[in-house]
Amino acid sequence: NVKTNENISIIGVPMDLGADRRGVDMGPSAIRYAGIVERLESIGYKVHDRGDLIVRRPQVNKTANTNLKYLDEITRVNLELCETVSAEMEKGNFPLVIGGDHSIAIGTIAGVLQHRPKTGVIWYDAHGDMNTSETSPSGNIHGMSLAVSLGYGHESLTSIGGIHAKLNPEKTVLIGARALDPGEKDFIKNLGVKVYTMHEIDRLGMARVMEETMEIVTDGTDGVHLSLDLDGLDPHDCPGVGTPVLGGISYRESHLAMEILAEANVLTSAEFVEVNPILDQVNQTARVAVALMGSVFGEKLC
Ligand code: HAR
Ligand code: MN
Ligand code: MN
Ligand code: MN
Repeated sequence: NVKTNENISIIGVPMDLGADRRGVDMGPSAIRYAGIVERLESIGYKVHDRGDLIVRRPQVNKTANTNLKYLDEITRVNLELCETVSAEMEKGNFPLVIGGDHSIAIGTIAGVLQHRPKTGVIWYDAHGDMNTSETSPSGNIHGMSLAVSLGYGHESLTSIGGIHAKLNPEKTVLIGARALDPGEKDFIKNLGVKVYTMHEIDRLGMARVMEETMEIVTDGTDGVHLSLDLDGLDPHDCPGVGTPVLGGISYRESHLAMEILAEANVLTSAEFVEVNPILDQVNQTARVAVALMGSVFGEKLC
């Protein structure tokens, strides 16, 4: 198996402000405890663990003139994450970001787009994360990060990485969606984002879903980013997430998805988010995250 990149840089972002709920800030520790470094090294990579970014803990969630919770600190961290990811790619390293709530995709993707401006994205998630301040039912920024990366939302967030560093909706694919807000459904249709809900996964099977996805995200792009929210999987397999939704993607289907992605050998960046150790069962969700990383980075069963 030819690897496009032998150097992986792990960047931890202990952020929970975007979820407005404690716990996912411990995600990076839990994923390290589950053996991420050893797992990737055993496949043959050189792993550079860059440690965690510093995230402050403001006790007041209000920024003036907005319903977005913790906007100031989330903006600051994502600016730093954008620069950190960009610096790793500059050195030729593969950025692997571990969270943390899904608001950190804003900084990861902004950094990636500095080097690969036509990146295609696989957004593996129960949710769409396609809200704006107008449509958000909660004010939680982790439900807005994909919209921001597409160029829609609060200017403090959409300006990260520069207004031109934005994703192409036609090269963005949602997999596992089953909890979309009304505003998100409209937005997805209007923008032409491809969605494989649980219905399509049941109907077509994960193999076909991934084959079609690979076609979309590789054709005319200069990179592929995986943004994997562990709540995309079923809560039975991943109980340690902040916003579990019944009827999700199974552990086996997820491995298959990662293996198909690995076989295509096109992945240029990735993030694994929303692991919440407080709600977990003996770190199972972090262990699933590391197992899926094994598959997506080309680990072979035999
Ligand atoms: N759509 C809801 C909102 O905007 C819930 C978003 C939830 N959570 C996530 N994102 N974990 O994937 O508040
Ligand atoms: Mn998400
Ligand atoms: Mn989610
Ligand atoms: Mn099961």
